[in-house]
Amino acid sequence: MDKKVAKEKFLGVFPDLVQELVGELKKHGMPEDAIQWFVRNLEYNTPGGKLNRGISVVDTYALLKGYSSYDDLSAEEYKKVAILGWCIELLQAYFLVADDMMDKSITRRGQPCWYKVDGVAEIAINDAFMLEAVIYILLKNHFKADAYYVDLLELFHEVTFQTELGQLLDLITAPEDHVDLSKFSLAKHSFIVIYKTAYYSFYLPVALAMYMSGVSGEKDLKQAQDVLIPLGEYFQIQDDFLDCFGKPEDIGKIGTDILDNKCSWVVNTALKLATPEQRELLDNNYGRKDATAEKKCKDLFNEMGIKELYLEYEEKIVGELKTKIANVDESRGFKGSVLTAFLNKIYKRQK
Ligand code: DMA
Ligand code: MG
Ligand code: MG
Ligand code: MG
Repeated sequence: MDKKVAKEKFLGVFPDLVQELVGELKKHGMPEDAIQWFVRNLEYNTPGGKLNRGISVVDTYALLKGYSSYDDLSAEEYKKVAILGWCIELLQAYFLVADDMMDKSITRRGQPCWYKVDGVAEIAINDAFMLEAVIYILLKNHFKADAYYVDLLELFHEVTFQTELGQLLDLITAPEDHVDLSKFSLAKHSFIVIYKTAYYSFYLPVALAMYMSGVSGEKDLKQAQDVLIPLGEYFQIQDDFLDCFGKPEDIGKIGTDILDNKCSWVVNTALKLATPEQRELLDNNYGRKDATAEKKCKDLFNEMGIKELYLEYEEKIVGELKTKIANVDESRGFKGSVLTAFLNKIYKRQK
């Protein structure tokens, strides 16, 4: 399936979901201006990204069912699996609205962060809660009668909690008023990114598709997880790299990791190799709310060849992931091609 066609078809489901959810607010007798606010929240924050996570649910489901194209799915089946995809996109929207407030970010997906929009500000907190809450309305409306309904609920709850654990550690490792680079390490980084990103971005889409397709034995869920967690770690390392070295016009956001004192892959890699002079420069300039200090850190990262180290890391991890995928046991219906599809989507990404 052509990527653009897949995205358009997936986007085609979204207006129906907005209408369905508007119906829920109407049942509660919410006034028209509140309904309009809610619709704007949904539309501003949910469909504007790459939609990789959501579309992956559909693609994984089709692969596991042995379908060669979307045409093999009935209209009803497509909509149902796409709703699972949109539930991840809602979860992502919820996390991002909050993340941008906590990270004091300016732009997201090429537009101002939601809390930065005129008249929104702290209302964004409640808007984030609502983006999460409607996941469970959609799941109830469309999956209540399925044997795996409880599995879906537990999975969403578990993965949400894991993400929040990761966000907690990400935030307390990066206090605003106290830079202490000795608290950072690549091992801590690995923990943070697996929890804040890998579970919900990589394991969740595949596990959802596995439940819906019935290929969801414990052994197979574990096989999926054993590849998708390191894959998700690689994805967040790309995010950290692009925060520093990517172009805002490509990534749709302005990097804030240096200013925010973040325990990112970039600074951890630099800390591992820094001479005492380089370490002193970082101690004095990393995590300061100051563009000149930020520039000094970036110049040092360039001088230290972090870009080259990143490319080396990328080739190494991709080789390891390919070996893991080649060893997947397909005897119970799970397929390594599901995992290869994810790897191909992110390899050498610039955005
Ligand atoms: C992303 O962390 C994690 C979540 C749960 C949103 P981040 O702050 O590095 O993301 P971004 O760079 O997109 O703000
Ligand atoms: Mg952020
Ligand atoms: Mg963050
Ligand atoms: Mg980032």
